[in-house]
Amino acid sequence: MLKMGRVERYIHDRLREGKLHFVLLDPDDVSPETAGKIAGMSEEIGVDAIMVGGSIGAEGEVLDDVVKAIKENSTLPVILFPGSHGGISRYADAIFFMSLLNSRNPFFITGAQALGAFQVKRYGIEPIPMAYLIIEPGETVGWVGDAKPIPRHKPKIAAAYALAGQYMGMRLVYLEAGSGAEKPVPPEMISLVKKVIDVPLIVGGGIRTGEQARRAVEAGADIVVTGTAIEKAGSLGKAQKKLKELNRGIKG
Ligand code: 1GP
Repeated sequence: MLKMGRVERYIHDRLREGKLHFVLLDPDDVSPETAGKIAGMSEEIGVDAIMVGGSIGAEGEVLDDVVKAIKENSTLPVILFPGSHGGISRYADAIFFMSLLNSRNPFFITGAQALGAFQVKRYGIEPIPMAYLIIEPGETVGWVGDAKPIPRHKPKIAAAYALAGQYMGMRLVYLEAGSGAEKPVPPEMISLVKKVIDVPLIVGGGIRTGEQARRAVEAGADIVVTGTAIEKAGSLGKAQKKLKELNRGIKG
């Protein structure tokens, strides 16, 4: 059996203490300099990890430069959140080795994974197997990933996919409304998924207030991901304020 690596163990250790907050930075939206500053701030505020990735343009040099800047400015684990095999950087600590289970296109279920696997091994990046599910509206990742987004009022479909993911050996489940979604994943869906799976549950997409973050956690999210609310806060001062608000919502 694939042994748990350092980052996955860190996630499980921290989960014993409480809920976690991961900040997502998209190299196509933030400069390395800003990413480094946000990562440093995030660590001070109590964020648990930085995720790096995006659906469009988050590849190559910009990706490497953002990961390096984060590593220089914080000691938080950097976890890749790739849109495809192009989203791999040798400078990251770990990678969500994810399968978009409700895609209509096998490329996003197993194809990109096969194309990226040797690179992950060569660079010694820790793979963390994850079931990735797109919930309506799905936004850019839903479109690019050719998903059949799960309707917001059909929690049972999400729960069935999540449990299937767990039975296929995935050690995390991620419910994704899409970056910048108008509304986050509904609490009823989070609750039902949480009830049926045993692996940690990650929720993200459209969470922009402390109150929304709190509701996700109360419904059963173990890890809450926030991106747009921080990246598009308008200034580093506002980003810091927003980070604190979101972090309080998640950690109480
Ligand atoms: C997107 O779930 C993440 O992949 C975060 O979404 O940018 O809306 O916070 P936001």
